[in-house]
Amino acid sequence: MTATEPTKTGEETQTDPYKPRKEDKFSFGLWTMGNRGHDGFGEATRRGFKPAYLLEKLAGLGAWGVNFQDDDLVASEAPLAERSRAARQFKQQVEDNGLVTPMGTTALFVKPVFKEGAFTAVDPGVRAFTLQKTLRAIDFAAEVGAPIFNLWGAREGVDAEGSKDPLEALKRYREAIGFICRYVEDQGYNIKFALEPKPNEPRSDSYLPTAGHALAFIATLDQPDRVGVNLELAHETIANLNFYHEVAQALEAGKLFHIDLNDQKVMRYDQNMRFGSESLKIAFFTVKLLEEKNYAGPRHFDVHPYRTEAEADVWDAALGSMRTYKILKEKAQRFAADPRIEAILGQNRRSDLPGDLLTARYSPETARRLKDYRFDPDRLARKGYRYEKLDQLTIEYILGIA
Ligand code: DIG
Ligand code: MN
Repeated sequence: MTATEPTKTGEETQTDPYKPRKEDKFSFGLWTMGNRGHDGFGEATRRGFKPAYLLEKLAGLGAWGVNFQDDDLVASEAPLAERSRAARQFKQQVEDNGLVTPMGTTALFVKPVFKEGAFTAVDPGVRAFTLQKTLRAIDFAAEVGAPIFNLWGAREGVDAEGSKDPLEALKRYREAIGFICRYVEDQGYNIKFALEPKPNEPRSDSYLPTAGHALAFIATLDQPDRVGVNLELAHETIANLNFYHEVAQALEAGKLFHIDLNDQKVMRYDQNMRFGSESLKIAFFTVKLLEEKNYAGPRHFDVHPYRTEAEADVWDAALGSMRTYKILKEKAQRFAADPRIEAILGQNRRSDLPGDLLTARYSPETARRLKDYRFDPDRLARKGYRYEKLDQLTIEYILGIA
């Protein structure tokens, strides 16, 4: 990555309530604002930046953390001493900019060797090479001090259905994750793994395509406690799922180890758009959920500036993502305190039935009472829930007039 001229971002006043601050825990991968604008049909439109420049600019915008792919800092096949030197240099640069490194990862999808898969490749030699690359990247993450190691299984999947036995592939995936979990345990590293689901692209169909698949898979691992998920808004949207509900299920399972916030138009390829630029309602409820459920993890923006942007302007995608998060957070706080909202929700939760029937806690007595009680389902059905009013208030909050 090559440095470019310093750029002036939007001048925010000190009184700006939406100015990003360290306590917001906003993070960016080097690959986000460093994205060079290439796509499957066109060359790069930007030169990219040196890591040191990215760190300086992101810190200046108010970011809290910066994530790395080891490939962006040193070659996987470089000698150990060189890899270790690169890790120490990156760690120092991060500290010099007052940042932290919440997450690290390695690219198991760029080099041609991964064209048929990585952990699930049919060639055992490719699987062994994948383990080597991953173990080296884990060592790198430990040296940098990144507590989360992200695994996006970009090439773990198929184009030709007949190419591999899907049960065998999942077994290989499980063996590989078990192997790296044992390695981290033996090394005494303070590292947990986050599996990042995505339904397709670059393979026609990916293993572990959504949050639910990943959560079910984690439950079958030898060390399930060491593995969680990194959910991405664009990825769950590509699967035609509502990101807010995907995040809720992972949170409820205690498995939301990391989150990739961005945005995405439905029924399209992975767009990694600026957070809040498309689906404001999902963004609003996701921010509300993360804040109200006290999610303590990084707010990572896995965002690629539009290909059209000049190098001096890519920072608008970072600043815009962070500002939108803070604007929605403030709206969510007012929404939660709005008596008109609570009047609707509180009314809907109330019931005049006998209290001992309303418990979900089993007892033989409750079971007997429930079986014998004469309910009036028609009367229950007559309740009106006033969700049109509730949702209109939601829209007016998002529109900025509530
Ligand atoms: C793509 O959504 C993936 C890679 O950019 C990276 O491995 C991961 C971390 O956010 N997201
Ligand atoms: Mn991602």
